[in-house]
Amino acid sequence: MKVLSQALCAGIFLASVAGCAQDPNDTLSVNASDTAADGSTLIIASVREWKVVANRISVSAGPTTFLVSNLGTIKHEFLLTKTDFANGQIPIDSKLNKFSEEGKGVKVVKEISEWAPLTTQLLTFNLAPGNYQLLCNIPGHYGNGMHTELIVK
Ligand SMILES: [Cu+2]
Repeated sequence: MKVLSQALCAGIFLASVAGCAQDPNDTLSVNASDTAADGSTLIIASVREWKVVANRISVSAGPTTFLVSNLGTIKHEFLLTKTDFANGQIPIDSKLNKFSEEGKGVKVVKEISEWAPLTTQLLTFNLAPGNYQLLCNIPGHYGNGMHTELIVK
């Protein structure tokens, strides 16, 4: 229950940030500990048109909790994707207007399916070392900038 209440508080905080944010390049500065109540590494992230923001760019391998708020005005998804392609450089299939999730050099290891604006989701995963991108692959969204990188050491 402690994790959940943390999540709700942070979600409310993020939503309030969204309500008053004026700088399009705003970054999340959240007064939260680096670990969730269960001891997993905590990453606080958000998705919106057209970006994905996370409060950490590298973490140690192991159990990790992503607390992800949709701060946009439409539904988004959150894909934890293991890839050595540079951030934003996974090749787009022009017919699909998104990249192929079964494509070479790309592995979606965990995801939060599309969810509503101004709500928060939790995802936990035992991260293996490697290069990842946190992204949204709804048609058009990745190409419009909805990605950020995460290095797991
Ligand atoms: Cu999206």
